[in-house]
Amino acid sequence: MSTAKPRKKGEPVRADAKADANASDRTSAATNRELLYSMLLQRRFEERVAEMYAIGRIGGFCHLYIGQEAISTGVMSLLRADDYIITTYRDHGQALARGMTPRAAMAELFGRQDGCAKGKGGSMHMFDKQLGFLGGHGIVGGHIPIAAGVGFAIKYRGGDQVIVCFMGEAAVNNGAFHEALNMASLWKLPCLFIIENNRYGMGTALERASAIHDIYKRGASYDMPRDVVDGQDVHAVRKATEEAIDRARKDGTPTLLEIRTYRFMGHSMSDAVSGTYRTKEELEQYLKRDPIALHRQRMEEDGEISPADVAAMDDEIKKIVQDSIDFAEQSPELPLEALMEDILVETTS
Ligand SMILES: Cc1ncc(C[n+]2csc(CCOP(=O)(O)OP(=O)(O)O)c2C)c(N)n1
Ligand SMILES: [Mg+2]
Repeated sequence: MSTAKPRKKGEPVRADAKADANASDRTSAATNRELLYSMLLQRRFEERVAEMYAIGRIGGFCHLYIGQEAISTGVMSLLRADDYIITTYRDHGQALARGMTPRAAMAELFGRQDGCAKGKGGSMHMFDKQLGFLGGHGIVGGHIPIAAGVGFAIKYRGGDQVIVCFMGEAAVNNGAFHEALNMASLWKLPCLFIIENNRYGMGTALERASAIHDIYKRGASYDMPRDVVDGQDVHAVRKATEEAIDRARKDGTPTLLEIRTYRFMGHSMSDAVSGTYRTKEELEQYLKRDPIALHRQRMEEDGEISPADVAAMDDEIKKIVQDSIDFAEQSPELPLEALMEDILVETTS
């Protein structure tokens, strides 16, 4: 039986768990371990974020991703280092899955200068150019046309990268969604539009806001390949993502994926977990399909990991997360003079 892989403190979680090509159907034990590690890191990181928020170490808005980790992990595990990602304010898990260090992410949350955006962005604006991680955007739907723009830039330069654009299901009733998907299809831009359908936009259920409940069907309006995916199953996410990436790299065909999931926490740190717009019973039903527990259970059944292995991995991750908190605590705030820096990029052409 294999043991948890030792990692250095603060080492980024490996983004490209590609031990095997076309891995979605026959994922190796090594890859499964990477997937478990990535999901567990996000979970433990955010549990501590909630704690740090409650004691006032983290300010501003803060939206947790707990329950949706199979999506970030599944998608990122198939991306290349030169691909791009753009997302919403629910971005901590995706940043970690892409390989941002817990230290850089936690320091950003604390508003400190060692954060990925020097503490100027905070929870909703994780950003890292080196990782191709283009934010962290707070305006619902506002980043979707930017994704189409990145897709256009890739095509214009003759590259074969892809841009993955994550959004919530509430974004699809915004005009920006329609405009961007139409252009992406018309111009054959290598975009992968991923709707993380967690059923609610703040306190509003999808059924109360959208005329179409099977959101993936909207892809038909743009003649775009489309699919609906179980977002609690990391392998299902990988399979659909792999097909979409292949299409995008081959000839720039964009794809719309509706990945069905559920957020286990409130909309943000100031929202009740249940009892207002959704019932405790509903939440309990969904908790039974925790993506981490499902993946772990399958690995245990297949003899790929033992409970002791998982415990060792968990301990190691908890230490790494604690280290990120210690690091963020001692990282200084930016001096006031730095406030006006990083606002305009000087270009030569
Ligand atoms: C254009 C715009 N309208 C309203 C808001 C307020 N708002 C913030 S999050 C949110 C809900 C979005 O839900 P969804 O897209 O499903 O993403 P989720 O929070 O579920 O991940 C709303 C309405 C906003 N940020 N931007
Ligand atoms: Mg939602």
